[in-house]
This record gives sequence, C-alpha cells and structure tokens, in this order.
Amino acid sequence: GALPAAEELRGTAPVPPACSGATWKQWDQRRRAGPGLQPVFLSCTKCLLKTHKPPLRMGSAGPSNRLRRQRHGVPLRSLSPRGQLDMEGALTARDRVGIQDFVLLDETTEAAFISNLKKRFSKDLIYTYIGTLLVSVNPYKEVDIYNKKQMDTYMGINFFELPPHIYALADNAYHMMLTEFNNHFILISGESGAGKTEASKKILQYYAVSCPSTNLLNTVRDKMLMSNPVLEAFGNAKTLKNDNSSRFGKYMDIQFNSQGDAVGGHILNYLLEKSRVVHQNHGERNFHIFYQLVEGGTDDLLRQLGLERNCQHYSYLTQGECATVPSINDKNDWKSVKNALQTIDFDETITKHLFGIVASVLHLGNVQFDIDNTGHALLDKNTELRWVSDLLGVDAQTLEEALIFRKIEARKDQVLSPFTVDHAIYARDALAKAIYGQTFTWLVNRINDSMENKDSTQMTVIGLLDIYGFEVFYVNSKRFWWEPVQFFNNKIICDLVEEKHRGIIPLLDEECLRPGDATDLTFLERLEEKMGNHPHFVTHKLADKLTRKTLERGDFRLLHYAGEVTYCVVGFLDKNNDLLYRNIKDLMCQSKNIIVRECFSTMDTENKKRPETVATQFKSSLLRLTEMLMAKEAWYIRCLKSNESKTPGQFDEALIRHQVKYLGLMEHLRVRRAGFAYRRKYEDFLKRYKPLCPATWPHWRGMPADGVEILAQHLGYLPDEYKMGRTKIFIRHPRTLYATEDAFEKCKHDLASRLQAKYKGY
Ligand code: AD9
Ligand code: MG
Repeated sequence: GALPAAEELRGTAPVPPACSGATWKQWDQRRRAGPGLQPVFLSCTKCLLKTHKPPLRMGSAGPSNRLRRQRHGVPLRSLSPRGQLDMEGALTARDRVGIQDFVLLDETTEAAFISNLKKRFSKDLIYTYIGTLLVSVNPYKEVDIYNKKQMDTYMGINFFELPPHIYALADNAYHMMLTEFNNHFILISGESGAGKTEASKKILQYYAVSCPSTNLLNTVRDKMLMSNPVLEAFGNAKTLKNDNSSRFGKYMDIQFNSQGDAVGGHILNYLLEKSRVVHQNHGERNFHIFYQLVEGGTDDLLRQLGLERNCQHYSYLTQGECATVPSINDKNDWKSVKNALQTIDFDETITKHLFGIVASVLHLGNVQFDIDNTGHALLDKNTELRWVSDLLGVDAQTLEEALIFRKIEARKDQVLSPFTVDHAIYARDALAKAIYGQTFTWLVNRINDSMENKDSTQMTVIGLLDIYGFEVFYVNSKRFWWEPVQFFNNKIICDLVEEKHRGIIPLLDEECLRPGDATDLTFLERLEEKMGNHPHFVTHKLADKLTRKTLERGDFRLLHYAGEVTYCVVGFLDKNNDLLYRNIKDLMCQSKNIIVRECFSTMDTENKKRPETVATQFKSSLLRLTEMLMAKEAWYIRCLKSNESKTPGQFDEALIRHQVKYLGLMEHLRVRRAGFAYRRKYEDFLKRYKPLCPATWPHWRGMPADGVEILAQHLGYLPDEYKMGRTKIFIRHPRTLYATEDAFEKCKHDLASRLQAKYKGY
C-alpha cells in the first residue's frame, strides 16, 4: 500500500484513515529519510492503538513478521533459511548451513555444538545465535557481509527473521532502546585476537550509517568513528596473538536522542598497558603511533622533533626485534591518524604538542647513564636529553638532576640522594610510562569533549564494552527451573584473588605499603605463608607433586576455571606502586607543553592523599563499571578465535573447544534451553498483549505478574511452555510467542476494522 502522509505519521490525522499497510520497515525508512518525519507516533493506522510509541518489534515481542509478510503478499518461502524454515523442520536448509540458533540444536553436547560451528564456518557463516546471544568466529579474511546492502537488509527486521548477523543484534538493541526508552549495553568478550574490537567497530559503523542524519549529526558521527583510529594508534600494538591488539579496556556509550539520532558518544578507558612503552617481549611491538610517526612523519616534522627515520635507532622500539610487520602499513596508518585528529578538532598547536610527547618518549629511551667512581649514575651531556627537555618544555638541568638524584625533604632541608644506574634507568622508564599513560587518558578526555552530548535529558545510550575476560552474569531469582543447570562457581578464585586482608591483591597492596625491605620475593613468601594450602594456588614447592610441571622460584600458579595460569612475581611491586618521584612530577607540572602540564597537574591534585595502588584503582574502576552496567539491558557477543596462526578460514577444533569451555557457552546454551531463551519483563508483556484478554483489557489494576499469569492462561499456554520469574516471564519456544504475536496482530486488525466501520458514516 501507499505510505501514509506526514500528518498521519505524526498521529495528527483527524480521522483514522484506512489501513495503509505500511510495514515497520517502511515506516522506518521514512523516518530515516528526513527530519520532517518524526517517528513519534507511529500509531500504525492498522492498529489504531494510539500508544504514542513505535510498535514493539523485538524478536520476542515485535509484530510477527510472518503475518506481516503474508499480509503484504510476500511468500513465506522467501524468508530466511532459518526463521520459519528451520522451525518447520526443513532439513535441507539445516544440512546446508547448519543450525542458526543453537537453542534449536537436537543435542546439547559439546561435539554437536562444535560440529555445527564448523559446518557454518566452512561456508563463511561466522555468526550463530544462542537465543539472543551472538557467537562469532574470527574468519581472518574479508567476508562480504558488511556492506550497505546488508545494513539495509537488517534494518528494522525481527531478530530471528534473517540469518544471524551482528547488524541484527545492533538493530534490535537500537529499536528496543527506542521503544522502551531505556539504556542498553553490548558486552563483547573473547580472547586476544578473537575479533572483539572488529565487532565493536562494525556496530559503530552500523549505527553511523543506519541512524537518521543531518549535517550537524554527521559531524558528531564522524567524530565517533574517527576516535577509533586515534585511540588504536596510541593504545594498540602488535603482540604475538594479534597484530592489532588493544592494550586497554574500552567502554563506549553511543548517545541517542528520543528520535533515535546518534547525538554523541562517551568513552571510558581502562588500564593502558603502560609497561609496553619501555619494554616489549620478543616478537611484539610498542604502541603503533611510534612507528607511524617515524615511518610516516614528513622530513620537516621529524627534523623539528629531532627524530631519525629509522625505528632501529630507538631502544624503545627494538626490543621485540620486529619493528616492521607485513600486515601493517605504518605510513598509511599515519595518514589516517592525521586525518582523524583533524576530524576530532585537534588544531595545529595541540597536534604539535602531542607528537612532541611521542618523540620525547623515544628520546628518553635513548638516554644512557654512565657510572661514576662511587658507583652512582652519571649523565653525559647527551643530545637525547636536550631533545627531551626541549620537547617537554622543561629545564634541562632540573630534568637531568631529577633522573639521577632523588630529592628527600628532611625538615626544612632538601637532600639530594644519588641513584645507582639501575635506579636511574628505573626513574627514566617511570617517567616515559607516566608521560605516555597520562597523555593517553588526556586523549580520551579530549575526544570525549569533542563528541560528547552534554544534554542528558531525553537521551538514551547503547554502551559497547570491548574488554578482555570480563563477565557479568545475571541470574533472575527464580520460582522454578525446568532442569537443574550446573554453574561453575567462580567465587573461590575471586576470593583467592581479592578477599580482604587475605587475597592476593590485598596482600600485594600491604607489601607495597610496608616500609623497609619489601621485595617481589618477600611478597611471594607472604602468599605461600597465607595460602600455601589453597586448592587453587600452587607455588614452586608444590608444583611438581600436583601438576608435574616445574615452577621457577619466583612463580606461582593459579588454577582458574579456564585452566592454569602461571604468574611470575618479578616486577609485581613496581607495577603496583607505579611510583614517580616527587621532583619529576613537580617538574612536569611546570612544563611548557600544554598537554604535559595539564596531565600532571590533574594527576597531582588527584593524588594529594596517599596514591592508590594500581590493583586498587583497577578494582574500583571495574566496580564502577559493573554498577553502571547493572542499570542497563544486556546483549552479549562471544568472539571465538578460529586458529592461532591467523590463517584465513582455518578451524582449529581443539582451540575452539577450549574457548567454548571457558566462555561458558555450553552452560549458556543449557540455561537458554532450560527456558530462558525468550523473556520479557512482566510490565512489557502485559502492555503489549493485554488486548488479548478481557480480564486485562483495557486496564489491569493488579500486580503485573498476576495479570501476565491470567493472560497466559487465557492464551492457553501449556504449563511447561512458560515460567514466571521474579520480574519476567520466560517462554520456552519461539512458536509460543509467534502464536501470541499472530493473535495480537489479528486483534489489532479486527479492532481497526470495527473502528473503520464505526467511522464510515461520518
Ligand atoms: V585483543 O584482545 O584487542 O588482542 P580482539 O580485539 O579480540 O583482540 P581484533 O578485533 O583486533 O581482536 O581482531 C583481530 C584480527 O582478526 C583483526 O585485525 C582482523 O584481521 C581479524 N578479524 C576479526 N574479526 C574479523 C571479521 N569479522 N572479519 C574479518 C576479522 N576479519
Ligand atoms: Mg581488541
């Protein structure tokens, strides 16, 4: 049918017109088409239920696409291979592409699970659902599923209607957010190289392309997209596992107004791996930006920064012995980063200061110390140090002093205590790490300033969490279960690590704060003393007996859920203390480089009290993150790595099995199959379906749970088809929901016809 006129879209048409037959998708396209057509009141002319909200369209509660397609004359056969076909037992489709939702798998064995993944992977079908959770297997090659056409296909479609795709999840989160006006987040987890960052970029691109646009919004959107290359340049590095490994945790809120326009973004960053600035393992690199600058910077720029166009010249770039990587083009990446910086409003001065800092770190790494005849560190008048002081805008003499002496304040006097060479190297590296780490945080804040929408009224967000090994499990306290599900209780390990006064982190903090002779080894001894008998803790003394694998003197091993991990305590105290000497800090606060001055002054005010240890900072930031996420609706993406060698299309079963295990996918599947696959909050369920039962229509005045119970009985739900949770109804099989949806569509249609008949005479 023809699309409705604008005033109908706005819900201002005087008389309910005849049903236009517009599908949600058409509404949606119109809405996206221009600012004049707001979605406000997609009171569909068919339903006439003026809810002043767009119709709900989530897989579990959206209008039945099946019915919609029938009504529009689209044959059901043209639907996706899975959607209806699988449910109706079309085995040919199953055999060809595997099962698209593990919930519908005949067997819930690990073997069946992996074989299904493998079958799909061999056809380049990298996505599979477990209910509404998306499993993704890294193909290590370009798969042609991320184009504009695909985006259009998934726009405004029901979750289970088309083959699994990250766009389906992104689109459904978006529409849920709009219809229910609440906040959502998408948690992306998986091991290094599994595809988390790529997944989050795909989602961001999807929103950038599919949300309504105006010139103003385009600017915000460009900034959001362009924040990525900048943060990746400064926060990603080549590791053994991944040529573009994120060395920081990232949480990004995409902010939407009530019309669904993306109006801003906000990033939180977690614990950058600063130690990489001064040390890289064999086969790994420092952060990309250093190589990009050296390879890509113009001759003029390098001259201004005192740099040579040769990565081999810099001690901080050569420890891993792999400055060049075949898959990385630093020169091109440099150009993208420069462009991106322009988009996010970095003017010439600030860019100059930013690259000044990057260069100063390279120079610092080349500062060498001699030893004097008393065994203390000496600084030659070397040019590197002059460049550092120039670029950071600090006094050369004072900087030199700060690197080889420690200033001790005794009453009113100041005493300079000379460093040994080791100590001086430590102070130098600490400075390099501090400058880089602070600059990274500054960069995130600056990006936020440029893209954040400060007006939080009438705004909802979708958060993207790309963080390693982080898991939130919501268990809806239940009235019954269908079958018991075995969870692995991780509390025992959590306690081992963080229990007050007894866990590894509190003991580490204590050791760091203990005056005197605390060392990494005294810390290990404390651990052995306190937890030597713990079943999940192994030290070198016990190692042989228990695991038949030897441990070095400085090692301990934890038996985690996912497997054993050996930790080496060397450097634990230093990393946790993250000490920067007072005189270095004071010096940086006076820097003429605006970024450095800003960073260190903020750091100084924040740390006036006793500085928090790194572990404690991390713990409290995760706690804040957890609290923030608890208030949002969760969507999950689990990324799996297909092989260790980054080979396109190779499916390493053993590696996949391991990940399936520690990501808890089988447990997740069992939970979903046990009836948690389709769930709705009581209020939402009632709001949508109450017209289907005379007892609940037009108003239900009792408790929502009771109303839902009456509704379910009225609809003839069999007792084992649904269960009542604390806040939600759980429905075992999609067909129950589809039937309810069909009934709802029919009811709306009947109501519309009755109203039309009534108005005919006017
Ligand atoms: V880490 O924890 O940051 O080290 P990630 O983020 O999980 O890791 P990333 O997204 O960086 O991994 O993916 C690693 C590489 O796999 C990418 O550089 C791509 O080369 C490859 N990849 C990942 N996802 C896809 C995809 N959907 N299609 C094609 C992909 N290639
Ligand atoms: Mg990553």
